[in-house]
Amino acid sequence: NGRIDFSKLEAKWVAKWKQQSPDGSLHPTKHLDNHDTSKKTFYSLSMFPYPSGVLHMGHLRVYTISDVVARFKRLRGYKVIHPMGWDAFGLPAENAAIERGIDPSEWTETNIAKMKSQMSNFLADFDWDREVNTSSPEYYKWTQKIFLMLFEKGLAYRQEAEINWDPVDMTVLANEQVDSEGKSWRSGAIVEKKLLRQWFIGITKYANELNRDLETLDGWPEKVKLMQRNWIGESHGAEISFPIEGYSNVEVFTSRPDTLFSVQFLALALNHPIVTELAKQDGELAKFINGTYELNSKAGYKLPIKASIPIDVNNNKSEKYDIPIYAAPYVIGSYGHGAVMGCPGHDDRDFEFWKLHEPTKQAIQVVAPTKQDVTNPYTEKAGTLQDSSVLPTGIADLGNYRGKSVKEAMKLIVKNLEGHSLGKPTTNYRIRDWLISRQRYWGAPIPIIHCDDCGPVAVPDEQLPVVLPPTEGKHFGKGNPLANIDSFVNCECPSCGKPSKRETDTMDTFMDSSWYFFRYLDPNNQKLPIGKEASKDMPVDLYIGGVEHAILHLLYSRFISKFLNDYGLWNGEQCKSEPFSKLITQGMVHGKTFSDPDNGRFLKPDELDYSDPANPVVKSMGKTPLVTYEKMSKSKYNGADPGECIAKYGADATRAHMLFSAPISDVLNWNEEQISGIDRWLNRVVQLGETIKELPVHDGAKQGTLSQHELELNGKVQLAEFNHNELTLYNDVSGYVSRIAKSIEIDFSFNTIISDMMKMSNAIGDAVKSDSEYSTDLIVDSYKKLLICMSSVTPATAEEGWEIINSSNGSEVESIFYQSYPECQPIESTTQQYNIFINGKMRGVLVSTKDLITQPHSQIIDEISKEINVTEFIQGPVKKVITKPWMISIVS
Ligand code: ANZ
Ligand code: ZN
Repeated sequence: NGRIDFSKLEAKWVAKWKQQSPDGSLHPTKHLDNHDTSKKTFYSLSMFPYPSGVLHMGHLRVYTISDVVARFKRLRGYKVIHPMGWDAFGLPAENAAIERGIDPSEWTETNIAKMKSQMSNFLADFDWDREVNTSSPEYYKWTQKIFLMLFEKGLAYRQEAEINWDPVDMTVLANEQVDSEGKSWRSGAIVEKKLLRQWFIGITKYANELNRDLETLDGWPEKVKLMQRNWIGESHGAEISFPIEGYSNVEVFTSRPDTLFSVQFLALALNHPIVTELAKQDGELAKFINGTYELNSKAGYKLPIKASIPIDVNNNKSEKYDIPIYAAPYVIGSYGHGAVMGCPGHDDRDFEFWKLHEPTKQAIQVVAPTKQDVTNPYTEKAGTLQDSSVLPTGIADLGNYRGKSVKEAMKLIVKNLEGHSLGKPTTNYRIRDWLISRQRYWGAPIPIIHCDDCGPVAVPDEQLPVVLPPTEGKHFGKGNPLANIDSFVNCECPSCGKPSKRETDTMDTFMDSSWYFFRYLDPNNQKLPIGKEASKDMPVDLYIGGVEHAILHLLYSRFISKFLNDYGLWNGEQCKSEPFSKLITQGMVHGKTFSDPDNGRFLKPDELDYSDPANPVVKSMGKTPLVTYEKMSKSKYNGADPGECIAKYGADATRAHMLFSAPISDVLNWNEEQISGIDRWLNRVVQLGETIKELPVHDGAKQGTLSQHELELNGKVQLAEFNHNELTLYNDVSGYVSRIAKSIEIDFSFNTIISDMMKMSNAIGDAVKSDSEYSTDLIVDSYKKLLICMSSVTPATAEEGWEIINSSNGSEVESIFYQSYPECQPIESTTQQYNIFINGKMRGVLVSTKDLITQPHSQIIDEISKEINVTEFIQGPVKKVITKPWMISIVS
């Protein structure tokens, strides 16, 4: 019998499954779940793709995992939610459509159709009845509604902001989309700074919760939590108020109030109100403000005003106005109060600044470990406060503060400032509000109408969605595309009826993806983004996706989930309104890359001679190429196509190979040659079924010491009488069954489940070879367990084996997916195998009860004599019998 054609075998099962399920899904029993309210739900979610039209290996990796977990949980008796959808808005679709002269929606639909069929080719069992497409009006209606909920609560607002402007794509770019050289990630154009009125979402209002609740996310990788924490950037410190001669006080945020007495200057951001004020009368300053500065510039403009350190060392209000004030681009306008108390003695940036502007005045150190070193800032947040010889403010000594530790001094100084209402403890966050305005066509229109009298007004619910006008393949011209369409722009104010203008910005696509996992649960709700009842299936139990989304997507999703909880759309009390209980970030898939050993040039496939597939040589020089694994890319000719692989080896083998090749978080080096090992294994498993089917019904070799166990075997509860080998097989199989479950449900260790399944089939195969020793019931039972274990990973192969083993006279066999995952514990063995030594030589093995070694020696020897001719090896009387749980040694 030749090798199995898995493509054919899979096609057979796909047809059968579809025929058995009323919704035409790839899972014959799934439709039954949804009606069983007694079942607990399990929500297995993988990050939805951008519909580019091609599924790549990275997709295959994520979806294989979510599918294996989903199928497994279904076997475990859960009602499983395993949806799929499309993150379909965004620039690539818009550009592709313009190039082709079609509407982006058309391009998107075509791509979705392609990718959907690729997904079913690898047997991914998605809930297509939950499908969402973020670019469809049915979906973005609710994205718009959520925007309006935020607007209602003051969490969506418009503000002038300096933005990164891509002059080629004519759009705003996020900071992450500008590379280190200041160029656009997409167009490569030099990015310009521009002031524009933009819509923001007030995520900073949730900064505290977003930071605090990271603590509850036990199921998240530490690395991701750390990235989120750094992004939010919680910083504890104080707000200190510096009196200015002739002006109102300047507030600064500092994380080091203990360094107050080392302050030598104040620095204000270029957009600080005082700076703006002074620039009105000072042309030089106005020019300075409008200059361009590189990132680390320490430029400064000395202002004609002075500040005073708010209190002196005796805690009196101070009125010594001798601290110079600068306007300086290194101060960030949007952080803290846009003002810094400059401590050159303790802060590197302040030190650099001071060196440039006041080279003769030394840096001042107040905090020091032991001795002061005024040539370098002492930046550690440790040490004690000490007098400085050169205090600028004329303070000769630190008075009450001398000798205090940093920690004490911070508390004291803030307390004393508080007494004069000149300061207080505060917490700052580095995270900025979320800029969602995009001057592009292919996104959800922001549902706002601008009225001269009423200002920005929400589009009323009954007018939602604000639909994108079809492009009919036309280019809408330069600038913001929607702004060029009069019929879109001109409208009436919903509140006063006056002719008004519609907002023409569309939303950042991160807005679309910040709530899609809610919509999956209630995709047809006509009244709300999600209904209360349906929302009970939140949170997501398992979320799988790329680490590239570790910061923004996850943070925005967490924020919107918390907001929707506060708005009353769902109740997240049980989970702190955190949407994702468990998070897995999968590693990249790298491709096998060949290069010229002499110059490192990447080689095209046709430059290689594959006569010996395991050792290809470079055609032109007959040499062995350099083989490495690299990120897949066209320029490296190392892309592997999931479709081709599936066509060649079948989906089952591709899925199993994908899981087997690397632990989930690691980079996976895709080496297709190794798939043949999986292919051979799957062939063996099916053949094993055929062999077992032909075994004569046999009760096993009931010899030696037997043990009796009441258990379910091959579907029947029976009193099994096991010989030692049978017990070992039963226990091995039970061990694998529970190990595989633990690997999937607890450790998320998918590579080891494949090796466990292989070992399990080897154990059964070995038993079959010595069939007379094992009862047929036990072998059939073991084989069925193997198939159920495999059914989550290799559904078609498992189903085929199941049909073989269960069919009799061509009768229809119920699908394996009606089975439950086996519940079986290893049973404590009462027997033991002993190696028997007589006068130092091993003479054979004995299987007997475990308590044999506690018996009198004469009885032990009697027992051994049943198996081994003891008298033949013994000379004279027995002197000694040594027993261990694994051996018995007789010395005569
Ligand atoms: C005095 C000082 C002394 C500071 C010292 C640091 C060390 P984190 O910890 O990241 O929150 N700062 C405050 N507002 C700023 C702004 N708008 N632009 C640039 N820098 C600003 O940083 C807080 C520190 O950053 C603050 O504490 C302040 O400098 C500076 F030995 O105040 B510090
Ligand atoms: Zn109006």
